[in-house]
Amino acid sequence: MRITPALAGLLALPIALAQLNKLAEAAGKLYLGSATDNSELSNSSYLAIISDTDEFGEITPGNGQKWQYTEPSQGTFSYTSGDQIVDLAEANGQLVRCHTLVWHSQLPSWVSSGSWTTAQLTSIIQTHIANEVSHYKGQCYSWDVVNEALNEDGTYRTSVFYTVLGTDYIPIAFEAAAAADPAAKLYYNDYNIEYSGAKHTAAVGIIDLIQTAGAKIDGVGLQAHFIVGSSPGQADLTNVLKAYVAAGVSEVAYTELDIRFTTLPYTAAGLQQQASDYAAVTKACLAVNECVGITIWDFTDKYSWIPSTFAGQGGACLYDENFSKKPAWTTVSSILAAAATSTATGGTITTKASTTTIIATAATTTTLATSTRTSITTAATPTSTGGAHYAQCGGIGWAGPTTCLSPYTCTKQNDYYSQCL
Ligand code: 9MR
Repeated sequence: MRITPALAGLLALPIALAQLNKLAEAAGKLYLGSATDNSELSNSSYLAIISDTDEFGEITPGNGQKWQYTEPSQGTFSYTSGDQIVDLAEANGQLVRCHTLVWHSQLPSWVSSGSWTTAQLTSIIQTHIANEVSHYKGQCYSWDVVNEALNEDGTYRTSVFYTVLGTDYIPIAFEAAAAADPAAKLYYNDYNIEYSGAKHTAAVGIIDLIQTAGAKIDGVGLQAHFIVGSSPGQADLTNVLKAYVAAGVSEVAYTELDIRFTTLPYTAAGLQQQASDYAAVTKACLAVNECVGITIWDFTDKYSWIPSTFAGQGGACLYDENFSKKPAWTTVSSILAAAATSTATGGTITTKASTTTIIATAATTTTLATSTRTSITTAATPTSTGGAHYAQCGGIGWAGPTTCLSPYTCTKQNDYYSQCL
């Protein structure tokens, strides 16, 4: 068995203590990440969690790289907001999914309200992309080159880009991005393309459109803004991921995952349904090798975009407004841990120093209240160590340490989760 650095690191830890990104890496993914935004970084508790590379290996700037901010008037470029987040990721050692270059929304009116010829708008797109992608050259793991070009019925969305250039604006944008940073992975990114239907079929068509024009597309980003209880099932999610790969991209990713409640406050049963909905997405990504990672659209309900867009809705993230992990966090981490340990158990691994046999008891799976939720029980960790700040210290299915390092106290958040706070 081949031991990756991530897996080797994980094996040195009790698995139950490992966090989301560490587990995702050990399960063979590139990252588990979160969106963030500039104003949130002044909250020190928030900053500590988003900067923890065991928890998040990737960051997406939620706003700062959008056209509205980066080229607010023609030829005037500003990267202050985007830089703050990219610099943070770099200091932390995290990947960045750069977001986003050509989008009908958050587009300054000098672009959207202009009367352009095809040559003028082509040049405006090329100039914008050349400038922004060059500014971030070498710092972006990927770029969402074109965002949300489709309507729900699979037709193209009306925008200044489509009105003036038809579908040509899409390959024009991909070509410009590839020229400015050949190493960045170039994505088409959209919502409601995660499950089968007209919009998914049209997104497959976009891959073909770009490739037929002779441009490069590396990936499809599936935003995954879902609703608790009506999220797509795992089989459909998996088949759709595979369909994009079959259509010719080398990778896919869930790029903006959140699963919201349409009525608040949420109930304990609602949290279990949410956990099960998050489980389907996690398992779909694990089932497809080309799915490189999952990004949640901010990790805490405190800073989620949802309440300001959908009045009365929310509760969509893995952490609640007080930075406590919800049952969905436990479920996602358990599924990732199961995937990580299933690679590690029962085999013999060769390290530089010695040959070690992995003991299968490290990965006992315990079935919880419903069959779709599983939790990993690891070999008990010596309680003398205790949990660090924010570590899990109890909850149904938990077999790790139940004490916390000083000065933290094991605090019950819900039946499924206690945390060192
Ligand atoms: O999270 C972003 C929020 O702060 C902005 O107000 C909003 C404006 O449209 O955009 C949000 O992010 C969007 C992302 O860029 C593209 N997909 C949908 C996201 C949620 O609206």
